[in-house]
Amino acid sequence: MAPRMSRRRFLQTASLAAASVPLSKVVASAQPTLAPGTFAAPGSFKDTKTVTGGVCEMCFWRCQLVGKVRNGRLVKLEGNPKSIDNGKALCARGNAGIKLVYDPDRLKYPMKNVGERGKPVWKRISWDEALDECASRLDGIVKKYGPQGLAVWYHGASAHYPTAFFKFLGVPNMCEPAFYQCRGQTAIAMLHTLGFVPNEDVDMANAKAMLLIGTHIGENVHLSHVRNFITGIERGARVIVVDPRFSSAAAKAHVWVKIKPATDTAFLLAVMNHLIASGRYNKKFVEKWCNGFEKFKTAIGGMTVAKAAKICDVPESQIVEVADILAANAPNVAIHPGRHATWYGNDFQRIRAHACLAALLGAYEVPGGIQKIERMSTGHVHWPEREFKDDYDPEDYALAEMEEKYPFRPPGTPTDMIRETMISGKPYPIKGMIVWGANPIKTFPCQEETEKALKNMDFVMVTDVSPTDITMWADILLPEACYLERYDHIEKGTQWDCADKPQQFIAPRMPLIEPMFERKDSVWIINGIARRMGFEKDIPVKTQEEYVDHCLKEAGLSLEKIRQQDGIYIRKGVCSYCHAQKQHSFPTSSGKIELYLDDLKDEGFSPVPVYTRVPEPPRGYARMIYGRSPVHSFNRTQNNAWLNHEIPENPVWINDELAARMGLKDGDRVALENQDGKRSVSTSVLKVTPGIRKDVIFLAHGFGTFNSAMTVGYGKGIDDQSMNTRTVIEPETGCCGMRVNFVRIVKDGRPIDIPA
Ligand SMILES: Nc1nc2c(c(=O)[nH]1)N[C@H]1C(S)=C(S)[C@@H](COP(=O)(O)OP(=O)(O)OC[C@H]3O[C@@H](n4cnc5c(=O)[nH]c(N)nc54)[C@H](O)[C@@H]3O)O[C@H]1N2
Ligand SMILES: Nc1nc2c(c(=O)[nH]1)N[C@H]1C(S)=C(S)[C@@H](COP(=O)(O)OP(=O)(O)OC[C@H]3O[C@@H](n4cnc5c(=O)[nH]c(N)nc54)[C@H](O)[C@@H]3O)O[C@H]1N2
Ligand code: SF4
Ligand SMILES: [Mo]
Repeated sequence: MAPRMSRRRFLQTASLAAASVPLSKVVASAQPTLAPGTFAAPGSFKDTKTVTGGVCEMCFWRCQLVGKVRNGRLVKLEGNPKSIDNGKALCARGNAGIKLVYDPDRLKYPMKNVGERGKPVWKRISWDEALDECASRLDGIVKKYGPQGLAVWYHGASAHYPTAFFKFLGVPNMCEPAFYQCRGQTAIAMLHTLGFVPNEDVDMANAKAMLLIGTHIGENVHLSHVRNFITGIERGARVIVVDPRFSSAAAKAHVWVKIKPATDTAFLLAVMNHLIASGRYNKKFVEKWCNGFEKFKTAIGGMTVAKAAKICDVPESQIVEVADILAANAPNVAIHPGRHATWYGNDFQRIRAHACLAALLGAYEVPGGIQKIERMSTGHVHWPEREFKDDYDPEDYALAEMEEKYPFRPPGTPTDMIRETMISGKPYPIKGMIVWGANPIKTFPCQEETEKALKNMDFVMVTDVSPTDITMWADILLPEACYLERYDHIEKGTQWDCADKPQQFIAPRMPLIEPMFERKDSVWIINGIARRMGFEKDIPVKTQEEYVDHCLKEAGLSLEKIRQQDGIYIRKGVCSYCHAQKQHSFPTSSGKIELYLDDLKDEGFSPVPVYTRVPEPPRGYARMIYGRSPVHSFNRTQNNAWLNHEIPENPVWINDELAARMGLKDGDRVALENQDGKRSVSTSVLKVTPGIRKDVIFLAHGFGTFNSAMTVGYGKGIDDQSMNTRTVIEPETGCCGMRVNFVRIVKDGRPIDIPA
């Protein structure tokens, strides 16, 4: 297939790919039986009351919503019409929040595991018993091993208060999977290069050209972000998508670069080299705002278009074409910074290359470019400063500090270091694990290690809303009120350009309904534990409502004020473009964009982005890559009846020519086996398509639930994480590379080698 596609060819491929999506088949083959009334006609909502102030947490984009409530029961969710972010819209997952609230499998009561960790036998207990046990077990560990004997894995808005409490207790090691397995190194690479973290603040709506590396917008659904992408396309932007797979974004692209996985840095270096060599970079911007151009130019000089074409397995002409499109549309080009970056363990350098390319094009704080945004911020609730016994200082026990590892690590302790210490007891024992809103079984590579670590604990406390895989490993399992039933402290975003009137907004989360059963919010739970541990007088707030109100006060706001404004406070913001016309500011050590970063050199790393090779698949295997399913968020939505109905399992993508040679057909039921002989527990359906390279197998993340308590999602599809028995820890950041495993296909119990 010609990588550079004519319009006609593109449409042909698109429809080919679409035809090869056996979605109807997949859905039909595995459609669950739905409880009567699941899709009952909604009828009229005239008799419902609209409650405002909701904020979605079916993913972390946090769209603002309202709920229609009838007799205290939520019957429909909609975008908050006042929102300048998502407006009246919600995505499929946002809409299906209703099915999370009323999921009969949801956690309802505190539970004690009277069986084994990993093979639980649950006994319902009272909150008093649960909190007594948590407090005494945590206290016991602190007394015996010191506060460093505890560690926390957490994620989500409701984890702020608990993590603040564990910090107060002196716990040095806490890790957010959303950093070490997600965007930690995107943030940190940008911070070191630009002096700020742009997140996904890239102005696609006003771009004349966009470059997406991996970033599969459309399957990766962050609502207003998808909308910006679509608006950009509607306004005529040229779209370049670099992906080994014909992603939904590639289906909208003018140029699909079907790159060999793990070679993106070489591609970016060649594009930059070509732009410099042909004099088509923004000399004025580079002179004024970039540090180390000459050294950068020399260092990347060796990565010629011809060399990169070989490494990346793409035609030379396509690399030149990409450079041409970017140069012709500069500076109004959206070089997407990416989000999920933990790919190969050499990703810090790749993300720096994104930032450097945008710099050569002058694509900062201009229409289409990466924006630097002043967000409206509110306060925090602090637990008091504490004097610890025997001059204990948590900093001295932070694992990464002690071992002087990972100088460019994101905040927190690398997941992997915590897990290793839980297993080895070195440099000191960690004996208690608190998991709050994270699912380490599905989220971290090397499941066996995570399980070994959890088995080695004296105590494991898990707070969750659903019985996902991690809950099987709890001693005490606490049911939290979900995002539609509680308050949360949330800061939200901004609109940045003059045309759309720059605005800032704050939308704290407010409950739409009362929690059912014995579900409680995080302030209630943590205060109950704190009180029992003897910290009654230190408790900073009594309720979650008070907590949010306290934070808002620092911004001159209150919940009352927000309620009067239909759940969203909006004020005039600063236009990023106008601001930049006066003066850019890149608060790095040189005050400029660090094309050449001395700090990296000082630590023994390459000061300019560099391409490093990763091991190739062994004979008979292909690299396993993964991404998002558009209607699921990781594992957390797998039990959602509506979402499961739409996409019940994750098709395994394989190249059509390969499949023919292997005797495989679209729709075949298959399992996977990896390079270490590990076979997937469950199976999925094969998707045979020309829209994927021959050296990769793709599947969406989060499927293949192990916990039978998730009666809808149990055993549906294949768990990609179970195939990740290897990881590469990035030396700069400590983040986990996860696309470093290889698989072959198993059909009818028989492994079939993938032809070279
Ligand atoms: N193999 C592989 N690994 C990956 C990824 C991948 O694509 N492939 N993606 C990575 C990325 S990008 C990320 S961000 C991480 C995400 O990693 P996690 O944050 O661990 O993922 P979630 O599935 O969101 O799991 C969160 C857990 O929180 C629970 N939960 C949901 N709402 C609440 C709540 O209100 N309160 C509490 N207490 N619990 C709640 C869910 O039921 C679930 O058990 O995973 C990373 N790991
Ligand atoms: N529906 C839905 N949307 C979500 C989420 C969700 O759970 N569900 N999660 C959100 C979160 S937390 C995150 S971090 C984002 C993640 O979403 P992204 O940041 O877009 O994730 P990526 O890993 O960059 O992109 C996955 C794509 O990379 C391609 N790919 C794999 N290997 C390579 C390679 O070596 N080179 C290149 N160029 N491409 C490669 C895959 O084929 C796939 O199309 O999604 C967010 N949006
Ligand atoms: S993108 Fe969808 S799931 Fe994510 S917050 Fe918005 S509506 Fe909710
Ligand atoms: Mo993520």
